[in-house]
Amino acid sequence: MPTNSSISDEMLEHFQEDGFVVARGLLHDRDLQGWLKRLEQIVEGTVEPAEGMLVMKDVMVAKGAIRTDNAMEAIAKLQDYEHDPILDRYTTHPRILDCIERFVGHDVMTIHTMLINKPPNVDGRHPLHQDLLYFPFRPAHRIVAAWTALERVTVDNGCLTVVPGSHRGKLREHENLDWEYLNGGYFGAVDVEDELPRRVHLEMEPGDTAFFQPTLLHGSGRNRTAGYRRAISAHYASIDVTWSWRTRETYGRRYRILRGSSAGQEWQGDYETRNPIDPVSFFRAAQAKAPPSDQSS
Ligand SMILES: O=C(O)CCC(=O)C(=O)O
Repeated sequence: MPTNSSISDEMLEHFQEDGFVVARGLLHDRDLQGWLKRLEQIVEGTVEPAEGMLVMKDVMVAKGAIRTDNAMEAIAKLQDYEHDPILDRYTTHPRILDCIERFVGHDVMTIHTMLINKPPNVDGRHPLHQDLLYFPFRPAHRIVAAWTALERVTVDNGCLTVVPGSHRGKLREHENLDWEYLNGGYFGAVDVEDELPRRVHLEMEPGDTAFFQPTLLHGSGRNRTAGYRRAISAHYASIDVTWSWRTRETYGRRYRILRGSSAGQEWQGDYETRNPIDPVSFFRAAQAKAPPSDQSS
């Protein structure tokens, strides 16, 4: 194992059994403060969003359901921060990468980045879902998420919720749930009622980092406090994955190799040609139905 990895054999076993593990105190406060400050600069407009970055408004604000007092209260997410030199220090952080190597091996690339802001007063829930829905790469067990609390996360402010062991299932159908204020991009897995009693809430201190598999059912609840709940996250994969979607459109995203003998290069891997996946087949068409149960909190 990498000499500095904070993932013990016991933690690795937990990750394989339950689909997730939390490394306590992995990152230092000075790193977290730097990323929070950068978020503030972008949201307040003193720094331009980097190329390719989407500064996503909360859906309640976008729909005019609430008025906000300051810019930070209106923002739900910075999506794709990889061209921001400060935020991207998270993606390439040696303490994160040392852990990632434990899960997927030495040849590591990054496939997705985001910073999630959960302001007070908005709904802000993420329904239970599997991240694999969003990724063209297979097999799933060669992909892993890192999610670091930038401040204390609790049940009250909408911490991550996971269903231990759910990663062993296949990619489920998802749909755009008919919650009144759900961001259009946050799809929920269907037929998860049986899983709800098994949910576990991951309360974390600043710098604690959850690592989880892309087939793990997870989501997060509403922030019921007066403060913010912010977290920074990146997804990684081994470079031996195959691009399995029928479409090869990357929308400008680069897959940078960060560790291993090809570090510094971009991924030029294999494409599935015999039986490519149609990603749309994992979406159930929206349909009129009874109000759904609250999946996430
Ligand atoms: O940070 C959150 O509230 C949820 C994040 C999430 O669902 C994800 O990382 O896929």
